[in-house]
Amino acid sequence: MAKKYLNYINGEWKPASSGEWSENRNPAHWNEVVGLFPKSGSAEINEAVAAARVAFKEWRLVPAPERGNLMKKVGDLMVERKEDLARDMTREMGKVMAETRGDVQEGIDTAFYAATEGRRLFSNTSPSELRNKVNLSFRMPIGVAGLITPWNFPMAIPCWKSLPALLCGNCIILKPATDTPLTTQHLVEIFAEAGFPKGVVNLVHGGGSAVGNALVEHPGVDIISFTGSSEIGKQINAKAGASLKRVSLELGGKNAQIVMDDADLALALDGVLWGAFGTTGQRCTATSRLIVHKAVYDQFTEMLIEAVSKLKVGDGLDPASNVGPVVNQSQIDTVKSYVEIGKAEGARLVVGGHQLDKGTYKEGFFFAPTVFTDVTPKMRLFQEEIFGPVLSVTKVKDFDEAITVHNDCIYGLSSSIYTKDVNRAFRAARDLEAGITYINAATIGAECHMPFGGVKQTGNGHREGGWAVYEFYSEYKTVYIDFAGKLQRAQIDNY
Ligand code: UN1
Repeated sequence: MAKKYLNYINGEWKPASSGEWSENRNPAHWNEVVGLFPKSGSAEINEAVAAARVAFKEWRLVPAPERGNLMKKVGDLMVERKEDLARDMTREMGKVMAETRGDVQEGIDTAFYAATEGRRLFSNTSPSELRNKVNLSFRMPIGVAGLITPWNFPMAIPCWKSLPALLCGNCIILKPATDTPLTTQHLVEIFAEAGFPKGVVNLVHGGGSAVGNALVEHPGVDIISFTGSSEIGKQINAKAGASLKRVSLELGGKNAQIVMDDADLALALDGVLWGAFGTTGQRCTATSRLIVHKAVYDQFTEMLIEAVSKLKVGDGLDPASNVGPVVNQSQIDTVKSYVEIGKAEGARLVVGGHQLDKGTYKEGFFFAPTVFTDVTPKMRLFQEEIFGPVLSVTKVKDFDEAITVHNDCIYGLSSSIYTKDVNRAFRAARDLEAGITYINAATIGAECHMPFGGVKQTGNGHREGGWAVYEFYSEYKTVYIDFAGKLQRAQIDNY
């Protein structure tokens, strides 16, 4: 019998009142049950919100540098357990160990950044228009944050959301993806060990419709941060907007790498292999479109096909694997359906395009890294997010067309251009409609201390990461101090 894990509410580990459990399985060996997790619902959310509201009264008064000291402990514990955390993450979501180590490292980096932010959390002072008066502003905590996280970065993304929220003085309720509850469980065990006061950190396992909805609709929750699909993001925004919650959304992407005629092709090839097939293409930042200048199109696609057919697909725990499994059956179905759509639209399938189901592949959800060429901007293959190991290649005649074609898309998270021409590089940085642009690097590889997020339908304008996320998790209090000892009327007495 697999181990049963528990919710964490008000400093106590407890099962859900439903008495039901859901299985967390290994996508590389589907018959391996990694753990059983409570199927919670609104009862657990009500309890967690009540606990968080009480805890907030005290937590908001803890000095930010002291809160930062707890973040430092969280980071230190993650460093000690990095290898075990990475292994469990590979077991529950499949990506190769080099990448799950990277995912944990991104959490560690975020913790250490948060620790130091406790001694900054800068706000502004500004001169008053009146004499003998000063104007100050402070960053205040907001209240209770509901954090709804995806399965593709089970440590980094919960850390991106929870650590800045806590550092700013909010209490949190984490709802991890049902495909990857174990990594977040480990993170919350670390929070508990680091010594956060009870009720400050809460963890409620369960599905989006039961637990996620209850969080989004609860009047005691002030903030919602969600990473996932644009479709669900829109529903969350509408529901949370009804009670004027502050909402941060990181949604779909259809990121492109552009390869110009003057690019270092070997470098561009390394970039696209990493960008398109790292994490089996299951990143918000994954390279899903490749836009290539006609002068190098034939040569580059040939190099690409050869390299992609050599990628080794397998269990992420096997150091020989380059590409792990797809996370579950429903993602495999989506990937397969896009392969059919691509063929029907007239794109040319040049490598992959099928599920791998012989030998040990039978035990999990493996899909051959797939490339379509002759893809045009009108095709669904070019426009829609797939979230799997499928790359579309499009030919363009020049730089201007590359930019136009890139921007012909409802999403705008990450982008990349390979060129040696500094003028083109800076024009691309200005004109590519995306929250992130890489010059001579892949579309993936964001660092935790820089703003992360996208434009257009990738989000609602907020950013995770860096100093920008601290804006989201705090609000300003403006304070005027008048030491004139007599009534001074702004806008009147001084004019
Ligand atoms: C995501 O794709 O959901 O830049 C996050 C990257 C990682 C974070 C990705 N550092 O690809």
